[in-house]
Amino acid sequence: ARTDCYAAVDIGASSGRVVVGYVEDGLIRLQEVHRFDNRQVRRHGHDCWDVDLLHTELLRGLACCKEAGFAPKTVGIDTWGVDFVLLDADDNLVGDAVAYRDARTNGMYEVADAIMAPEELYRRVGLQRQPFNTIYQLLALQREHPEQLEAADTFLMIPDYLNFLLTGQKAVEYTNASTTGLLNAETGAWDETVMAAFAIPRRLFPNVTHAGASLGSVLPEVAEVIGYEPRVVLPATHDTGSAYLAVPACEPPAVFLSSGTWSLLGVENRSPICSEGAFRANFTNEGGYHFRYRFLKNIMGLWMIQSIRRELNGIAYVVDEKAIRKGRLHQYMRVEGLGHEVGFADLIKAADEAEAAGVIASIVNVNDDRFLAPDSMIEEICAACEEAGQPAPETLGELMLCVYESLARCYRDAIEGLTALAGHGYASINIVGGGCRDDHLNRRTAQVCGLPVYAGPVEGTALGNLAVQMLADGAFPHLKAVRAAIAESFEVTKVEP
Ligand code: ADP
Ligand code: LRH
Repeated sequence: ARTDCYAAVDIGASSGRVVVGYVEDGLIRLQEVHRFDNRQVRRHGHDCWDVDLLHTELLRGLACCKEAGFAPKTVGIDTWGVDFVLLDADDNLVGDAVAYRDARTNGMYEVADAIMAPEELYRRVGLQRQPFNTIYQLLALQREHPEQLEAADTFLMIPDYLNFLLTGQKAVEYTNASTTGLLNAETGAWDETVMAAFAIPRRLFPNVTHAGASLGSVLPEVAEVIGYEPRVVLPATHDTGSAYLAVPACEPPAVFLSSGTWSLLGVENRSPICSEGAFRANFTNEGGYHFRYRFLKNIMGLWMIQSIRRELNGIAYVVDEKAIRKGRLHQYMRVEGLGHEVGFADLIKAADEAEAAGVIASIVNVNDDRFLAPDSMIEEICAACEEAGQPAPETLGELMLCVYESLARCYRDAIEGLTALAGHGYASINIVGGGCRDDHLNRRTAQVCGLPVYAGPVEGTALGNLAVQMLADGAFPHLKAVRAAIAESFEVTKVEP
């Protein structure tokens, strides 16, 4: 098996993949060896991640590397942010890995604001206010299950927990820790003032470890299952942190857009901006690789499109024996003539056709919390249109046009916000992630924002993950070199406005 290679395990909210990367003639090559659908399950009254499934798929994916002829030197794991598990003193899970879209954080803004003004919290941690930030999840847990916090010994985020299962080492990696709302934006260390104010026990939190660090070799029982013995290296374990590393930054100054379940639109800075202006515009400062900051806005993103697709196919996004939250085919939505499972291409085609027919899109505020976890995304969009005095979409094409146009306008507004805060304009939008395969969205984004769009690489997150492993191994001398290799190795499509 080939050993001069690295494996990226990149798990998003919608799907996970294992991608092997290696360098050949100065160019970076990728091979996807495993992919799986991620899912949530209903447990003890909450929507939870199935961490056993993630563990199984992780091992399966690493074994697939070997089956495909690779025995990677190192492995790095990244996942979505904010979510965590608690372990007791015997390293057993305490409670469930509740998923960020779960309703447990309802009402937590009020609880938190009575303790510390949101402006003050922002000044310290620099995090965009969103109901699912870890800090609000912990406040919800304090109220519902204080006994779990008491029984707990260690807080680990999802990638940290998977790393622990591979190596037995407990480390909390910095980029993902920066999505908790508990890390001081300036110092990059746990903010003990915030923790004390919110009565979140400091003792649960291992000191932060930085991307590039090695956690050592996988445990012997893991090596036996996967057929080789890689070391585990920390990439930017927050998927968005890895994705931003892989943005080729064509035509600067460029706006970065990591496009997947979420649309993460922003720029990379060398210091955090925790000003009142940034607070009011609700931009986040997430910690990046090697003292960089991602100054960005979370936009509801392709979650809306994923949800519509699932719903049309009658698939629930939370698996539950009692079949709660089962997607319903909207009564007056017509998807006749397809005769097969609805794919993303069908949704794009419906939007293209509606556009060609001159349909005027109704507009919704995609960032309204009502779209975070609605029982039916289609019904929620229709209701939002009606409440705003606009026609509710009656065909799939009208529905898709509404989503696309609303998303593109939200991108435009976010770019305006960035421009106002930075005091200068931007020359292009660089999109990475699964969403950059959506031609309709790329075209509309370019039109609505009036900027050229550069789409690619699709596997930006896995690439950014691999980039840090390659740097840790000395395959590239510095970040600039690996970024240049990424820009040279992958085709990027330009879409004119
Ligand atoms: P995550 O990592 O958050 O799970 P991805 O980066 O895999 O998400 O992006 C998933 C999204 O990409 C889907 O919701 C879909 O909108 C879009 N997408 C994926 N494949 C295609 C495709 N072939 N055509 C158009 N859109 C696609
Ligand atoms: C994207 C992402 C985003 C977080 C959200 C929870 O996958 O990591 O950056 O805010 O998931």
